Amino acid sequence: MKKKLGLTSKIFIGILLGAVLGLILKGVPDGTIKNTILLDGVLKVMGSGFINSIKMLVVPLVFISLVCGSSSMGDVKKLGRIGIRTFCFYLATTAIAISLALGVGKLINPGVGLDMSNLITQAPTIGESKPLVEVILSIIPTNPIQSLASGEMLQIIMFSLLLGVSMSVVGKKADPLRKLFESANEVCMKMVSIIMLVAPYGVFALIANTFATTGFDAIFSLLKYMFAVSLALVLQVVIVYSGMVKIFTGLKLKPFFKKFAGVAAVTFSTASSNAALPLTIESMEELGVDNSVASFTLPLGATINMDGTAIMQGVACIFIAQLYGIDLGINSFLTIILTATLASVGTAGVPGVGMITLSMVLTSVGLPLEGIGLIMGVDRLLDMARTTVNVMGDCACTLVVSNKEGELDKSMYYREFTQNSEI
Ligand code: DAS
Repeated sequence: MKKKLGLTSKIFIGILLGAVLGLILKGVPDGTIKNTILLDGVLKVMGSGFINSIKMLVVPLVFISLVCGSSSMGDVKKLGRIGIRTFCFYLATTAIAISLALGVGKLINPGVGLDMSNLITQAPTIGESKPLVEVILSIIPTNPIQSLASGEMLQIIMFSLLLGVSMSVVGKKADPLRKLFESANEVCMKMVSIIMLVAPYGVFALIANTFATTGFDAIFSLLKYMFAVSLALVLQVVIVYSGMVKIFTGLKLKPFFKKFAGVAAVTFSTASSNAALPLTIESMEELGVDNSVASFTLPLGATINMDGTAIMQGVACIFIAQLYGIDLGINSFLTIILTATLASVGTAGVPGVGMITLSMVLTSVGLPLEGIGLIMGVDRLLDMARTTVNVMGDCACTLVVSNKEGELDKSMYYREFTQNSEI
């Protein structure tokens, strides 16, 4: 029985064929076939059609998944200290992650040297640098329906979070509404996987178009982009998570990283935080975290804590702005940090969803979505790595919160460690 090719393999085949076609077209003189029929015809319809399909999902996905994420904290009154402390830790590590990513992106400048400004279909709407007061006031929607209709992402995020937290505070009486949003979220995730089915064809067309225009330069820029994301992910683990565990618990790091290796095998292979959740909870309990903490903080983290995804989004914004020769000001950086941090609250732990919310972050600072086409090709590889960092962030926060709550059995934490050192 012929084994069906998985989506990842099909996307990689789409990249390769797209690159080959693009490099061939690069060498062909301009003419009707190359330009009118292919680049501005078939390939444009396939590529822009795929980008538009992603755009189509942004507003419903962000609204519904953010309401679900923020209303899934359970009854805020019951949650008390642990919930608030966990939520703050998660938001803090995500904000640090995106800031780290922007810094690494500015250091490496992955998009410099490759000019794709001629590929933009609509002029970027980078807002002129509004005073910070204006930016903050513009986050509050005066008409949420209008914000949804016009895709005002920061206003949608603000309204969704308020609605979700209000549902948490109301508690049981909000159950019918919560159930409605939960089923709508399931349907939304299915829409994402349906759109992803055409990803191989969309990526093929977008890569072909890019390589036909830029040639080998695109490959070098892509490699720089991947290096920048990987470097930021490593720094998040080595500096932020290791530092956090050391400073807030005083524990040795070896038992934590040794235990996490098993979880990493699942997050790498599935590129899904949700798929790894059962093993993540089991592993943290084996490290001495009490079930009452792990069973709350880890599912919440798989829903609202996406440090690795925020890192990809930060580097991607820098990369795409540089590709199109767009200069991001301080206001744009602050908007990216705010949007990517809040967007991570609504990013469910399934493969590829980070690209959907990336289109929301790009939209919030008026960057062209065409840039997604170039990075979509290598996204699956990066998704495996960033999902691993997403889950590691959940585990590091869980260790810190359980230790603060006195719910961490340190003898269990070191048990395997001491057993091995006695042998
Ligand atoms: N793959 C997602 C996860 O499971 C994150 C992403 O798509 O960025 O965490």
